[in-house]
Amino acid sequence: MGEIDGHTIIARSLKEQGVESMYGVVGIPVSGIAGAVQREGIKYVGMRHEMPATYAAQASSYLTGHIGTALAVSGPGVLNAVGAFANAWSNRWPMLLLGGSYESTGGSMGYFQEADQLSALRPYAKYAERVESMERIPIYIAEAIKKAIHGAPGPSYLDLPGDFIMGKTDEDLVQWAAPVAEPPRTIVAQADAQAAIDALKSAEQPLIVIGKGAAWSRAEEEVRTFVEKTGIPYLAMPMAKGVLPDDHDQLAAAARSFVLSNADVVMLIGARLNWMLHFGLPPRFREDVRIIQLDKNPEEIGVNVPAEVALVGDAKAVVGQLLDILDNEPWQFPQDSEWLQTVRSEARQNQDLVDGMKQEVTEPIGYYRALAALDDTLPRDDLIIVAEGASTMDISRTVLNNYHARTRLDAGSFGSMGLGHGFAIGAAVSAPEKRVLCLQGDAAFGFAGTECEVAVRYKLPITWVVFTNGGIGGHPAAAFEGESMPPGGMSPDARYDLMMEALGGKGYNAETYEEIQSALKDALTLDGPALINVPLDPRAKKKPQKFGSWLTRTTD
Ligand SMILES: Cc1ncc(C[n+]2csc(CCOP(=O)(O)OP(=O)(O)O)c2C)c(N)n1
Ligand SMILES: [Mg+2]
Repeated sequence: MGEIDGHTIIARSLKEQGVESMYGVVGIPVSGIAGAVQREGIKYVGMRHEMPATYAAQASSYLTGHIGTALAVSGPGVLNAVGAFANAWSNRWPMLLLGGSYESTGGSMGYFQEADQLSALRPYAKYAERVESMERIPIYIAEAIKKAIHGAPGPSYLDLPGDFIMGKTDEDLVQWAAPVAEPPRTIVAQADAQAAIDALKSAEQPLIVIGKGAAWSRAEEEVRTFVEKTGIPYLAMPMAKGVLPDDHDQLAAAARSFVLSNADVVMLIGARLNWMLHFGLPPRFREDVRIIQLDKNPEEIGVNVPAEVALVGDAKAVVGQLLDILDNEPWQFPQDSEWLQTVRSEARQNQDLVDGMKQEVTEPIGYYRALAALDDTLPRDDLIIVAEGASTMDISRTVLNNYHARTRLDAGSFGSMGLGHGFAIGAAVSAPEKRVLCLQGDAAFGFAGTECEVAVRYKLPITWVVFTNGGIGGHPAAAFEGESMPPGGMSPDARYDLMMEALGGKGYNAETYEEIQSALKDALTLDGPALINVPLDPRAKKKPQKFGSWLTRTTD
């Protein structure tokens, strides 16, 4: 049949596995891969740094359900991707990182960009291998993708020696691989499903907690029906916001501390008892709390608190099973119970407090009012919100509403700053019918601000909003005048909108509620990206929390 080169083998294998997009930074020895994937009809997005490229790939996996891929050159390129790769591990999101590497016979010779890339990625990888023959590249790609999407999802890495990427071989010798099967939607034993329903029926103060595992499983319809049929109040973890619309009357977000510390039975649907849920431990949870845990990963069961009922399976399929039981024996938690009345009144009090803060007119503007200007203007549909920063992200979880599943991406369990740009670009490329809002604190924006040029180049309709409050946690201009510079301080007068203009996008500087609204309305009509710089009160803080520690970061 003739000869075939390594990049073409790689590109055809990716195409065969259903890959739709790749984000990367090219150079020796991977440039040919980018060209070859374009020839196979895969969208290649040239990024400015491997960290955002890796974030874009994982956001694309989460949003589309197909594996997203990233490309990095050997040595520093792959090592630049490590933190973002670990974020996919922490989030249980699949992706595939392809790294160029020193030649197959070049180890320990002091080769160009020679580095032990496998050791750097292995702790966070579902699968990380160095390809040992050109002809078997398709097998490695299929294995890497299978490991990434099956079981508990996570990132995979392939180390590709330069001579395999750039070399040629006889096409007849290539061992092509069949497409990896979709992961099965596993169900649980009927007795376990019944035990879950019985445990809920025995509860006096039940609570449902929805995690992004439910969103990943596309379980929104089943989960909504289940919540409504059972009449139990629920909380959504940050990236599960929108699985049910945030204006749902069973949402207990405004009474978060109250419901967590008083619930006697908590049903977790694709949510983990990690720091974001205070480990399920006192004082944030009851000592005697009973846990019903639905997770596709058996290794997640019982982490920090033993599960009374373990449902190991796919959220969509298993909640479907629970609904079948409820169809046969209809039951609803008593709607006139004291529990529901107290949850509602706690929520109302908290909501009134937040509503009051949204109205507070200060100069410069504070977080709550600035976020209210965004929330009051954003469309309900066809929108993805990316948010990061410390207070910027935390408060946005309370004030910005999501109405559809998989419409909020934020720093999540790994707390990674610098992921917003990659997430926004991955979202805009993967969901071209949607607008993307990328809300960032000024410190968070600085990690990868040059990626705005990528959005300009590909005409991506992303609206950046940067809350400029003098850096990490905010510092007034006066703080920069003394002897020592605040360690977390960053110029409060920086004009990130002008930076966007210099890169070819549209910039706005908006200081009031009205100016933010009008800039956002305008930005949402553009074909390409825009950036609204919002000089924010450097002393503005979050509303006082019941439990005053960093663990309260998931809002009251
Ligand atoms: C990769 C990484 N580096 C550093 C940090 C520490 N950190 C936490 S929040 C934050 C930035 C917060 O400032 P900003 O984005 O301006 O948001 P603000 O609180 O001022 O609204 C940083 C640097 C981190 N979480 N991740
Ligand atoms: Mg800041």
